[in-house]
Amino acid sequence: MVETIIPIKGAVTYQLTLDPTVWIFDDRKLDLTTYFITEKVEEDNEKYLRDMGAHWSREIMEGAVFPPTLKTERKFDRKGMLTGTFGMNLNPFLINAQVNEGATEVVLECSTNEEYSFSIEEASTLILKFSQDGQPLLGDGPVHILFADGSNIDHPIKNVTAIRVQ
Ligand SMILES: Nc1nc2c(c(=O)[nH]1)N[C@H]1C(S)=C(S)[C@@H](COP(=O)(O)O)O[C@H]1N2
Ligand SMILES: [Mo]
Repeated sequence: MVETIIPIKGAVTYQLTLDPTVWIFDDRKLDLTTYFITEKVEEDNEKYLRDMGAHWSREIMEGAVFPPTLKTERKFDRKGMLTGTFGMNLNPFLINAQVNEGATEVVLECSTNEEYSFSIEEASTLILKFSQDGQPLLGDGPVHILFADGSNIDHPIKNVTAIRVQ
């Protein structure tokens, strides 16, 4: 059984303990079934507008919203984006912990003894996925770390035991 809490420690004014088991009740949680799709659809729309050229109808140019395409839905289905999958932004917790002036890095410590380093700025964009299909992440959780653009959705950083600021 993995630990279900993750400390934020090191160069902070307040050491915090993250408890992802309660985030399901937190209004700040991100619905990851739509979070990355929205960005993808916006990209598709921009490409569509570019491809159609400037003579297309004014309502489209003024920003009418398109529904997701079947292609988009298939793509995210393949990536395992199913309902009831949630994440939280790391940034509010870093703010609450009050990162010390002069600190430059946030390091993710893993039970595998791997460490992943990010600048403070990068770290503030990380997303902590904490549930899949309504279930907490077991075994390699309690969170999986996702990059803000969703680019590592298929291979998030797992087995995180602590977040160390330095
Ligand atoms: N801590 C940690 N998480 C990691 C990795 C890793 O090397 N260390 N590799 C990633 C990659 S590349 C993949 S494909 C998946 C593999 O996860 P699995 O062992 O559950 O299949 O984990 C991801 N998360
Ligand atoms: Mo991988």
